[in-house]
Amino acid sequence: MSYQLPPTGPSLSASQRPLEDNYWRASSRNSGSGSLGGYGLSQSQSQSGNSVGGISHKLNSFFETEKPLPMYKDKPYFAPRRTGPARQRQRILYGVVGFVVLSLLWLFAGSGGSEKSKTGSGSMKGGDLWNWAQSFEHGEAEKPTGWGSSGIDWDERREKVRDAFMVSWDGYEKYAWGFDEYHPISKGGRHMIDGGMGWIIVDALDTLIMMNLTSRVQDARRWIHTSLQYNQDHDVNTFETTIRMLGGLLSAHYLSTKYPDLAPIRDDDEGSPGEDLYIEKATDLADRLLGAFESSSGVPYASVNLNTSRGIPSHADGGASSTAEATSVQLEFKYLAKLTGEAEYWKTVEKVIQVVDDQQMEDGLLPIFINPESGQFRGENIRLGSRGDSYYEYLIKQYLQTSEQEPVYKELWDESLMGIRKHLITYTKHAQMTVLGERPNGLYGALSPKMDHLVCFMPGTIALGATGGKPLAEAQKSPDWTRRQDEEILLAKELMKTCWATYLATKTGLAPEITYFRIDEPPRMMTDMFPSSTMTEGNSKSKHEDLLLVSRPLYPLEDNPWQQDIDIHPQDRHNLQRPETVESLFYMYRITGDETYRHWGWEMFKSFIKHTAVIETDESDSNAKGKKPSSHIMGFTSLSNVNTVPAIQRDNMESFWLAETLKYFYLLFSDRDFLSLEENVFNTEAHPMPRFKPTGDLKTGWTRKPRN
Ligand code: DMJ
Repeated sequence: MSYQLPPTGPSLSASQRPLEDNYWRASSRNSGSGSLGGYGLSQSQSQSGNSVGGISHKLNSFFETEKPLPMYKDKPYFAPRRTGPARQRQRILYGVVGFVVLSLLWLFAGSGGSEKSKTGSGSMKGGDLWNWAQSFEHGEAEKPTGWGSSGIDWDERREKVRDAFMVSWDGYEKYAWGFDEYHPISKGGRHMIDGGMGWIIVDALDTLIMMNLTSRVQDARRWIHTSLQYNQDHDVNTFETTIRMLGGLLSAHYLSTKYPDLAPIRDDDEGSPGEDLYIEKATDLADRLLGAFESSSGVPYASVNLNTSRGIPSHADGGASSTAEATSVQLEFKYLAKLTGEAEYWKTVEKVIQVVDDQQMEDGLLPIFINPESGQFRGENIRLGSRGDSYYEYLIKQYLQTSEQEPVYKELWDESLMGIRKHLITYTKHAQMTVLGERPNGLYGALSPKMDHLVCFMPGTIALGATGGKPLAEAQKSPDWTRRQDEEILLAKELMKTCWATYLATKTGLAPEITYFRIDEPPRMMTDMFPSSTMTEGNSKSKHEDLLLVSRPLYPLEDNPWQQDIDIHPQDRHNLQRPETVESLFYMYRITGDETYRHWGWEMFKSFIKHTAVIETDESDSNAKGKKPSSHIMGFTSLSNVNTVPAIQRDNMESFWLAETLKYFYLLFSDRDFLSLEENVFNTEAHPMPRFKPTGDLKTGWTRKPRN
């Protein structure tokens, strides 16, 4: 059954106002005005010495020299009316009045029709979820035969995901509100910087919006408005802060603008006092982060001090930055450039990719460390797991973000994917499962058959790259469709199966952080297995009946050789509630339409509920009434060991549980065109942003050096 929008929901199929109409674009710019200066910093902040350095020179000089603000199509961006203490007092007043009025309306209207009332402890939904969790056991569910769309209510399953999200959020709201870390077992939290970064609130915000959880969005907005300050004298990780905080704020702005009926809040409507809240915070943060890019090469330092905007080299790894971290900030800054018309955001992050590409690494595969001063790679370790992963992801997504107008990113992606097929894809000994391994000693060193859970973003991303986000059946009709894309889809399917196998292989049904695979010695590589693939033949027209990679089922589970191929080391048995496998299931389902991926996702979701739930039992209830004590789920947490039942839990809920894992489950069980893949790109923290056409200064400003 497909997802039916609630009557109050957004008209996602209706033709929207052209996207650009909602954005403030530059119609003219004051060239050389140092135009990033001052955005998001009130004059009082500036006067009280909280201005930042780095881009700081601009922030500081803005108030000194009273440079004119750049003009935008619809209005001056952050014109003085929006800043200063008087404006802030007015906003608070409007905010309070608006909130009271909305709250009354909400009460009278019966909570807007879609959001269940909060209990404050999450215990009501937590109780329901717990009772439901008792009704299933890992492994007893549907077998693949008979798995079809008939008879399954995906809406109902999607609601279960929403329930799990509400329980997680409500526990956090009750016990650790405003803290950057949440420890659901000890019921406490911890700040990363004084007053908090909004690590959990901002990261989860767009999921709250997607799930139409209006009152919780109000809570989050209020906290962002009253408590979130980025002027703290603290070092933060450049990449994590960009993808989670900047990405979260931008996505909240995007969703609330493009889909105003999702979690409808009047305070952020056009012309309302809170209209610019997310963008103001995003711009303030981005300006502080820009100092990280002020290295000799333009490659960002690992960290940045938010108050001074000074970039700080990593304290480990000889000061090198992680390659993935340095090269996965482009979607966020480019979208911000599009929103503000400020080309500096764009140019700063694009330069990083040019520095990387200038080194002409063989077959598009990069070592996982890069020196921000020299711009040179450090070491030879090549992998698509930690420190390598999102470089590859952002190549294809940058191409899609600018509506396929910038072929250089597609070229880079194609080159890397071919390099992956040539050097990193191997097959397991018994079941010929497809493995994307590592080359710790460079491309000609030994292959390590190890896959971080992080690598499991790849099946979905490969499929996304093959069709551009279109449904496969439609993409295959294009005259441009070649045998190479067919192979990519099959590779995506095979890798998806391997990732799913890492879940099936454990007692909890949840994957470990790292999985090793048993392979032949020497390893069988893709070129050995499929010598006539497009790697050796070049692109040729696809003949669908002549495919090179044969899809093999993983079932039946009994006596299956694939289990002998999986090797989990004791130190890798933890599970941090990571999203990558469900992320790929989401892409695979959206693109192929094959319901199998939803079924796998459903099994995974049930395993998360069963084993990562933090249970509370109310003994007083039983004593008082002489009945069985009642239990409820009050949150979800990470695991130390996925291979014991009951699972050994850790006391930490990662922000990406809310931002990514539950969001991707929710999207997997939603209708295929809810937040269409053809209109959006999701950043590496699952924050959706729109595709747009590059214009003016906001486009690729470099070309590749000729190859040797
Ligand atoms: C997330 O923060 C992002 O997906 C990042 O790219 C990789 N790791 C985590 C989730 O596992």
